[in-house]
Amino acid sequence: MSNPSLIEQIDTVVEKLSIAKSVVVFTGAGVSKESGVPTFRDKDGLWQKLKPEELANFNAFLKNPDRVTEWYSHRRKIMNEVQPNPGHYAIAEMEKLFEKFCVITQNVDNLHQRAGTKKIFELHGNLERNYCIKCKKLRDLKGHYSSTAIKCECGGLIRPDVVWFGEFLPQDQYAGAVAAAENCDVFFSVGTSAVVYPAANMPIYARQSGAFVVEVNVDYTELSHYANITLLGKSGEILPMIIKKLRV
Ligand code: BV8
Ligand code: ZN
Repeated sequence: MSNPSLIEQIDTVVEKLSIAKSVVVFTGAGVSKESGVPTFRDKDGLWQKLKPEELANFNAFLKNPDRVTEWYSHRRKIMNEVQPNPGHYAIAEMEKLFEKFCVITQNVDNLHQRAGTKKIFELHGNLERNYCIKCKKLRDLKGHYSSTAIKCECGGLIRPDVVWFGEFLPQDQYAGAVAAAENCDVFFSVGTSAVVYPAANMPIYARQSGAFVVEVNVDYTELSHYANITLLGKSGEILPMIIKKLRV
C-alpha cells in the first residue's frame, strides 16, 4: 500500500477532530521556529553552540551568574522582537472549535499567549517572569536586557522563572497537563523532539488513555513510533491547513 499523501493524512486527522470533544496541543521549540526563535537541538539550534549543563541549570547560574543572565537576556530580547506565526494562530483558532481544549507547552517564549490562546499549561516556565532567588519577589525586566547578573534590593540574584535541568516542574502545571493528556480524544505533539522528561511523558499518557495522537514535525522523532499519524512538514503550514478544512 503506498504511503498516504500528506493531504490524505490531514483528511484522516480532520475526520477524528470532527467527532472530538476534547483536544490537547503539546508544543516544543519547533512551533516557534518560523517566528525566528532558535530551537534547541536542530542543526542551527541553541544547544549546538552551548551545552545545556553549562547554562540551563542552577549550579551554572550560581557559578557564573553573568554568563547565564546574558544568555537569557539574549533569548528574552529575541522573543520580544518576534511575532507569533501562523502555527500559533491556528492553535488559538482551534481553541474556539472544541468543548474542551488546552495547550501544554515546553516553550518559555510567551508566543502562545500573544497569539491569543487562553488555556495553557507552561511546563517549563516563562521567560517573561523573573524573580529573586532569596526573597522570591518577581522582578519586571521588560525591555531590560542586562548582560551581567541583576541583584534584588535584598541582595539576592534575579533568575528567569524557567525550569532548569534537575529542577522540578511546577506541580500545578504538570498535574493539570497530565489530567488533560489522559482525558482527550485527539492529542497533537507539535515541534518537539520529545527527549526532555517528564514533559515527554505527555504524548505517552495520551496514547495510553486512548487518544488519537498526531505528531506535526519536519522530521521523525523518538515519539513517531508512538503516534497514530506523523504529519511531516512545518507547523506554520500544516496547522492552518487543518483549520481551513475544519471550517469547511
Ligand atoms: C526533572 C527551560 C526531576 C529552560 C528546559 C536521563 C534520561 C531521562 C531523563 C533524564 C536523564 N538525565 C536527566 C534527566 C532529566 C532531564 C531530562 O529530561 N534530560 C534530557 C535532556 C535527557 N529533565 C529534567 O532535568 C527536568 N526535571 O527531571 O526534575 C528531578 C528533580 C531533581 C532531581 C532529579 C530529578 C527539567 C527539564 C526542563 C529543562 N528545561 N528548558 C530554557 O528554555 O532555557 S528543556 C528545553 O528542552 C526546552 O524547555 C525545550 O522546550 C525542551 C524540549 O526541547 P524541544 O522543545 O523539543 O526543542 P528541540 O530543539 O529539542 O526540538 C525541536 C523540534 O522541532 C525538532 O524535533 C525539530 O525537528 C522540530 N521543528 C523544527 N522546525 C519545525 C519543527 N517542527 C514543526 N515545524 C517547524 N517549522
Ligand atoms: Zn530579593
